[in-house]
Amino acid sequence: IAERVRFPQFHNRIMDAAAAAALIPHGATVGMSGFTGAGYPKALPQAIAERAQAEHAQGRPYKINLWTGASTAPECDGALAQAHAIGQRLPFNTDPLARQQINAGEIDFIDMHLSHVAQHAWFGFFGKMNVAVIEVLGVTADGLLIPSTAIGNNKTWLEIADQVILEVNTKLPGAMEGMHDIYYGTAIPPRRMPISMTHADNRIGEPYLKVDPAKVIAVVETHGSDRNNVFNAPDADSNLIASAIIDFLTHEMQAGRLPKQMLPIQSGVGNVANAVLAGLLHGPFEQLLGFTEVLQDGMLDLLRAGKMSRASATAISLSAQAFEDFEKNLDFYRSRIILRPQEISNHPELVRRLGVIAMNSMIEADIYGNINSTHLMGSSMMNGIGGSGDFARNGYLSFFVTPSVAKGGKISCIVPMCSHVDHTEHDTQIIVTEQGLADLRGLSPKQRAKVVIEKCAHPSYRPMLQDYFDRACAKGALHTPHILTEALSWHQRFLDTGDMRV
Ligand code: 0RQ
Repeated sequence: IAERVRFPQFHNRIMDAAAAAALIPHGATVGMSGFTGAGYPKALPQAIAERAQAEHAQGRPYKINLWTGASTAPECDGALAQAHAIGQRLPFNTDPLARQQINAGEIDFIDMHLSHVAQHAWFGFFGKMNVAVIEVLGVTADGLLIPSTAIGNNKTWLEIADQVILEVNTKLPGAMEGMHDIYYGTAIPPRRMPISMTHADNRIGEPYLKVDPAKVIAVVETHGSDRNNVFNAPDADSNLIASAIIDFLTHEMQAGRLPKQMLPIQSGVGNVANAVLAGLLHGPFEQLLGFTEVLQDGMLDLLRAGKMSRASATAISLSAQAFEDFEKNLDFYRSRIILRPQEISNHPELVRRLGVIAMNSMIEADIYGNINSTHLMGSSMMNGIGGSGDFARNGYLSFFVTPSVAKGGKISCIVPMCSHVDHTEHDTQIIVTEQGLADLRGLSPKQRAKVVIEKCAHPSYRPMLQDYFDRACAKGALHTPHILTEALSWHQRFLDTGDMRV
């Protein structure tokens, strides 16, 4: 660890994780690093979990409020949830046990746009942050921090926390030094300046995170890999969705509605997103740019093949195999990948200016184009809105994608009315399922319903949707026809019978 921590002032603060966890009291608000399974602390959360279990065994309460960049991993959210050590959680979670506790009312979960998190914390909307626990790859001789595989909200946590614990990961490659771009120009209104980025590959900041050395109370070593993200080979449905999007983009370019030099791409996480990226590998577009929050395997493939020239993200979230390639070819990737704070990677000002093409997955869409990205059957939290809203509302083009049915056909992902709305009809431009693509731009609600039912619904649900829409329209001249007593009856039927079909 001394090799990685080249700042002598920190040497007497090196301790083990249990000793560092002892410095975090019950009720503390803790800002941790971590974004989609990358760059999260690996030792401290487990040590905090052990401490919580010991306190609980003594009949004493112990919980922390946990703020991160986005999702973490079993060693972080998972271990803390297992120990019933999370009180409040924001802004995104994919851990199954933490999800259970969120839905059981044990964890107070705050589901937010990822671009909002840093500024709302700065504005003081959530109260004080006591401790930041940040994974870094090392400390320079001047006390600057070499960021890890994700930046997330680390810059902000280091600034607003009263105390800081650094986890120095000696396994992840120290040679990533220089890949990061930390922008220190954000300020609180009314003194904000424009962010001077005009291309997705502009570097506008510094390669290091800064910390006030006086705030660092502990330095802990870890030696572990990030979460291994497993991607399935694209299935038939994902391939159909991917090729519909690529055909559409080609057509838009031919029609002159997209510039000849393709606009920067944002892609959500998961298998469909990865399939779209795989499709781009063989598509007609060259010199692509990525402006996204998570860089997953598909984007690494595009970089390696020379199809994409540079990619900007806040985290690299790879499979073990892709990480091996990344590590082996770091010199190649260092000049092609830029890792930024999530308030910059997801910034509405930049997404709008750069003309980003946004592609995000969803849970369900309704016939009018409202989108549910977060809730199952109206009430249970899945993961959170993540960055989908930052990109969907501000992108040049915005796609929402999903297979047309879930749970072996028992659920239609196209419904009369969404059981929860994250992205309104005003933010949605294009909906794609394996059945087809609905281009909703410039259409009124009734025109949209016709296209969504025709192009996106599964054949086993299309007549039911058409029947609902026809009967709603028959009630008279209305702008957005609904039958309110029936609008959510499909969800209720699924809850009652396990199937949305009659
Ligand atoms: O559940 O695995 O138990 O069968 O939901 O569905 O189709 O595997 O899709 O993994 O891509 O996730 C929207 C959740 C999609 C994700 C969502 C069930 C389905 C399955 C998962 P099972 P799939 P994905 C960038 C942008 C919000 C954040 C975001 C997400 C499970 O993409 O969290 O976009 N997005 N961030 O069976 C009930 C339905 C369902 C359904 C699917 N209509 N009703 N269950 N499922 N449709 C990243 C970040 O921001 C960090």
